[in-house]
Amino acid sequence: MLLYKNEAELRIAAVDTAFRRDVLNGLAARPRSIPARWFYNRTGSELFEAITTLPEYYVTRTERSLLSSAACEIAELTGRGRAIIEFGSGCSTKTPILLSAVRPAAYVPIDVSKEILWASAERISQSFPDLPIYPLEVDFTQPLRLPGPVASTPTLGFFPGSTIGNLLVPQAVDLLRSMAAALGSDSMLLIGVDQVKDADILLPAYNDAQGVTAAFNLNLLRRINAELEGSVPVDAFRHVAYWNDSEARVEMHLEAVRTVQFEVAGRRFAMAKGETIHTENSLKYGPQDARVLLQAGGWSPIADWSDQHGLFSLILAIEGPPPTATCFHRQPGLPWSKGMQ
Ligand code: AVJ
Repeated sequence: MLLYKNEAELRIAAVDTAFRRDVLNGLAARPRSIPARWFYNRTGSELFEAITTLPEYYVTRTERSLLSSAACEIAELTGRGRAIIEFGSGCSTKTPILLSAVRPAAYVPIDVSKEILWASAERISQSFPDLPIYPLEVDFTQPLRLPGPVASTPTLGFFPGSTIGNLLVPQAVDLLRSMAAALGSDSMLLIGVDQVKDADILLPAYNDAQGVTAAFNLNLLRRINAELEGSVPVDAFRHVAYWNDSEARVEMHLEAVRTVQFEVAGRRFAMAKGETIHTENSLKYGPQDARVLLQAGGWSPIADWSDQHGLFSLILAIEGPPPTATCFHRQPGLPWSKGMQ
C-alpha cells in the first residue's frame, strides 16, 4: 500500500540549489571537500548497490546476517505495532528481514535519491501488501516531520549500513538528537555501526580490485558536469582511499593527476597536480565509542549484536536516559571485552 506521494517536483529545485551551493563552496574551500550525500544520484545509488555485493565490502553482508540472526530478539525487545522509519533507505534490501520479524504498523523509508526511493517502496509494497508505506523524499540530516498518520504511533528508527559513519562526531550527535526529537519519546532506534579494524580489511573495502568504488567516487564529477554545467576533466582525477588513524576514519578523495582547470556553474577552478577533493569520511567506532555516541545523541543502548570477528555491530537503543533497572541484553558466548556493559 503506497501512500503519500509528496511534492516531489517542488523539491527538485531545492535539491539543485543545495547541490550547487555545496559544490561551489566545497571547491573554493581549503582543503576542498564535497559532502558525501551528493554521491547518490541514480547512477551513484546503483554503483553503491554494486559496492554492497563486492567481496571486499564486508559491511553489507555482515550486517544482513547479523540482522537475520537477531531479528527475533529485536522483535521481542521492540514489541509489535511500531512504525519503522528508515533513514537513508536506498534500495531497502535489508528492510524485509526487519519488517517480517517486527510486523510494524507502517513503514516510512527516507532517502534523497528519488528514483531509488519510489522503486524500492514499490517493491516492498508488493512483498508486504497490507503494510502502509509513506516514502519521504528528503535529506534526513534536515529537521524531519513524520507523516500525519504515523505521528501518533510509537516508532522504531532504523539506521543501517553505518551511514552514521559519514558524519563527523558533532554532526552525528546532532543527527541522533534530531532523530530522537522526530521519533518521539518511547521511540527506539536500531542502528548499524561499522567497527574499527585492521587496515588490511578496511582499505580493500574502499579500494576494490574491480574499481567499483573508484567509479562511485568519480561519478560525483560526472554528476557535477551533468547537473551544474561543469567541465571537469574526469580522466584527470583518480580515486584515493586511506585510513586516517587519529580520526578513526577511512577517507576518500579525488586526486588531480595533473594540473587542471575547469568551470562549474560559471565559476573557474584550478587544481595543482596531487591536490585532492575530499569526498567522504567513513568513521569507524569501537563498541564503547558507539555506546558513548548514542548516549551523547540522547539514546540509551539496551542491546547489541556483533559478528564473531567484531567487524560490525547492530545496536538497539531507546530514546532518553536509561530506564531504571536496565537489563542489558548481550549475546551468549561473546567475550566480555567485545560487548558493551
Ligand atoms: C553508505 C556511508 C555506509 O561508508 O561504507 C561505500 C559508503 N563509500 N564505499 C560506507 C561507501 C565507499 C558507505 N556508507
